[in-house]
Amino acid sequence: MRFDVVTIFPGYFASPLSEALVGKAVDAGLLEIHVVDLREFSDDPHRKVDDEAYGGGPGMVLAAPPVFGAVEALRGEAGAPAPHVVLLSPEGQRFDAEAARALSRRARVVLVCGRYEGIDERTRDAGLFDEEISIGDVVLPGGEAAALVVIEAVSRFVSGVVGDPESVRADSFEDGLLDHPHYTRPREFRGLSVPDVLLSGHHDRIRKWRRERKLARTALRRPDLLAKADLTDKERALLERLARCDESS
Ligand code: JBZ
Repeated sequence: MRFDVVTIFPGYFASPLSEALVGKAVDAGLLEIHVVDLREFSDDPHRKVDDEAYGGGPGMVLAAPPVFGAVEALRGEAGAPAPHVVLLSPEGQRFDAEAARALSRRARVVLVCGRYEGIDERTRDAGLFDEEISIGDVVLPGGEAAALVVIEAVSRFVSGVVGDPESVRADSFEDGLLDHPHYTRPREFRGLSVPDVLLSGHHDRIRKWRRERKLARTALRRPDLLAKADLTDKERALLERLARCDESS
């Protein structure tokens, strides 16, 4: 899979894309990531890509011409797959595991990082972007950190990037639930012990305990996830009773 990242801060991406899981996948040839300097598409002698907002107000606006130039150059690249072009912006659709999986099925994704107060609306009016994504309701100074979030989340779904496919399957959100608690050595630490069941060697009991902990944790911390979660009828009924504190059943 290929990513092209369009940014005014190309240097920002050097270490995140060369370290850890993504770095290894790039080295292995499973991912190809190109970082494109938006300023290369400025026709200004000072490589300016922003300007004041028509109508006034604070902050600068990312100008249309360099963004059109960059996206059209990437779309026109010969011998490369046609890209799916994504704008990272606070006005985008909320990014989640499902959106990450959908993007992982694309051969090539262009990530355009917004900056300044916003981007000239005519980039959207012209249909320059196939999709607009926000990583969440936090205020960022630009789309660069969001682009890294997208690359890391999508890459996990690219075949071969995570060594053990079972790990991708078992991770949080695969079933729409939070993960169960984890423990490792030492067995005793500052008077804190590991739940006995995990040391019992009874794999059925361990599976059952982990499933219960997933359900309880999700119900307590993220009840909003339960509506879309992958639950059995029995589990759903149990959580309904608990939510109603119905001690008669
Ligand atoms: C994002 C103007 O550029 C921005 C500003 C905020 C922002 C992004 C781009 S992408 N927030 C998000 O993913 O929430």
